[in-house]
Amino acid sequence: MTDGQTTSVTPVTLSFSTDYRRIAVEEAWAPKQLLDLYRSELAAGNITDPGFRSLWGYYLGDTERASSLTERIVEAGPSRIAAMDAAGIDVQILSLTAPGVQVLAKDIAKPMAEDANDLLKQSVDAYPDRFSGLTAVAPQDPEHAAQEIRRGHDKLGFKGVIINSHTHGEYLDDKKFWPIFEAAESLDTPIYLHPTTPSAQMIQPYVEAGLDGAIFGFAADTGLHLLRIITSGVFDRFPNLKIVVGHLGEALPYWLWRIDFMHAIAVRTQRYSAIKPLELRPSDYLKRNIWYTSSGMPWAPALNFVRDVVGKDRVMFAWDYPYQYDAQEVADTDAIAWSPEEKKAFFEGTAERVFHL
Ligand code: 1DF
Ligand code: MN
Repeated sequence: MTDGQTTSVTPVTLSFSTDYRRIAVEEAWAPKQLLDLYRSELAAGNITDPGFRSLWGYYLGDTERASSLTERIVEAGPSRIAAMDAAGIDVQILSLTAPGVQVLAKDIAKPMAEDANDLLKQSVDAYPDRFSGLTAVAPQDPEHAAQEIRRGHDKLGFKGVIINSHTHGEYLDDKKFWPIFEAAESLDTPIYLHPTTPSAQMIQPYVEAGLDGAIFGFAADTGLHLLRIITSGVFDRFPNLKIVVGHLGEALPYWLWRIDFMHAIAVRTQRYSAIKPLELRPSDYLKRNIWYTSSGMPWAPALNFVRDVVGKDRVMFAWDYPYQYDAQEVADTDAIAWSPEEKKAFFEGTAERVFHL
């Protein structure tokens, strides 16, 4: 199954069954060109976004974690496949790492998105049974993004779209972005709403405490983003739109009952002009339009809670390579006491269905 002989990865002892493929659906990749652009734009002072400066100021630095991360993230070939083999991962769905091109100025973001997609296709074509890809877009130009979604789907064979949360502090519930939803819905291709650092408007109390990253700030921004998409009525306009969200739903499943309760009060009292009646309860959209992945959360209590609340057929496996790269996590997740059918759905079947693999 592998041609990854060049590994320096120590395999963990795998004792789990293999009557299903393990498909990991939130796996980060970036072309070296993008990291070079990040570096030069940071040095030139052209990117002032404080979250970006915190995140990539760190990962482009010369610490050991940073250099091993950048070395792994640009590679989509033998070394990555060796890491997958060592952990028992059959397929990675690769996506442009956060914040992708969304932090760049519009005119450089658009060609960079296209180039990244063309480069990703080369890796997927080289290892078609090990890699799939998602289409990166520049929401800075919503019509261009919609067109790139169609190109990614029709010409490049990609299985969905990656959007790394806000774009220059703007969120997709703004109607100017809805051509993106229209394209994704009409192609029946899912949008993976992946985290990035909180927008400039809200990052200060996070970053001063060192909490702007994956520890909490990512989820705060992305959970808010998803909730805005729901309450703005996007799913009444696009009832067949599919959104995939990582980290077991960026906390929204835990809030689900209270969100319904408070949303109903806000609708009834007309307290906010932004909160209008919806066709369904917020929780209904969370159970109809949203799918959930286990990225960063190889933890049985949370996995079982979310599966209970949103439905077992909506939760699928992700590994978050190379950020949270731990081969043992896969074995631990595979050891949770679910039936063979449930495990097959979690690791393979749900991803096949949602991403049309
Ligand atoms: C980190 C984590 C960075 C995740 C990521 O992309 C990321 C991190 C920049 O730990 O800095 O995708 N994650 O999904 O948990
Ligand atoms: Mn991630």
